[in-house]
Amino acid sequence: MSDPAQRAWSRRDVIRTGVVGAIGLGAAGSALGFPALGQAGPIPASPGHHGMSTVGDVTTSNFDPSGFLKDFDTGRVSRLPGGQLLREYEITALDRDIEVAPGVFFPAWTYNGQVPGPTIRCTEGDRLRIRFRNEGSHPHTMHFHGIHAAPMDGAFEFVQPGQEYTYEFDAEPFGLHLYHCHTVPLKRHIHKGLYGVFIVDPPGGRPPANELVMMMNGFDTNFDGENEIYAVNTVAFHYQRHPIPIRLHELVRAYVVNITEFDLINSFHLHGNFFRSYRTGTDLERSEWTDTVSLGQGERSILEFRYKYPGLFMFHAHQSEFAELGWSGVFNVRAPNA
Ligand SMILES: [Cu+2]
Repeated sequence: MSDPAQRAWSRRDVIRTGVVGAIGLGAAGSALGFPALGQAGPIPASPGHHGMSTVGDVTTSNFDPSGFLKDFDTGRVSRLPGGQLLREYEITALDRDIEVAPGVFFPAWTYNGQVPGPTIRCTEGDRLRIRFRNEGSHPHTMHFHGIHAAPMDGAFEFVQPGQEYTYEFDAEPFGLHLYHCHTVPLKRHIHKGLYGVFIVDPPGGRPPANELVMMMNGFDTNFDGENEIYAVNTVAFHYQRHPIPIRLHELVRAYVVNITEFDLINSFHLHGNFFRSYRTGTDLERSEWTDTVSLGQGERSILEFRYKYPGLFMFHAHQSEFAELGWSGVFNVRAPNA
């Protein structure tokens, strides 16, 4: 299986012939209905019936990817004696089975029971205090990207099951960051689901926009060291079945982070449009005007765009294989009174 083409076929075959059996869940029938190559056909009126999608839907009672797009956790806010804003968070590591495609469950390790974990949002200069409890079955940490003291880095102080640790630091620099577990073996702890988006707004904020958080991730459902399912925000094809509504001409700001394990690179490609890319979001000057951004693991970019035409527009990984294995969604661009 060293030939990449053969490996790709074997991954698709696993899914087409029954991912459920392949991952040992024993439930009947595969939820993923992939077409043979070349059968995708024209863009349909209803994206839910696109050939490249799933049959059925996941249960969203525990985690709803549509809600997650706009779910920003700004913490419990107070003022320190010197006047600095304090944001306090409670984050708990929990083992939990999550549904990554209809009927396909993955035995995840989670922050607060969800993958990705809560999107932590603050403004540059705020003090963050994160009380981390480990109620999982393995040692874990929280490693934040950013500038902070060594004991707050979450790289060495492994928090054992039943134990807790408090991370406290001033949020800097502003930009689009992430946090994740930094316990070894690292790729196992990350790919099991211990990661989240960390947004530090510039003082004064960014211009008002329709803001969306998108974490590109993947799941190795049979633990063979490669992903069988790809997504933004965990659920394969979710935004194809549930297109993201946006208004014609409105400013859309997507916070795109790549945490995908096992693959060297992932990407975001937008249809019928171009976006301004602010790599890492640490500079207010755009770095690119393009329609595709490629990101290695841990890289991220803020993308800003407005739609000139109404209708359904796809967004997806430009790695076609990832797109066909779940990392594919649709924007539904509506005129103001439509
Ligand atoms: Cu861990």
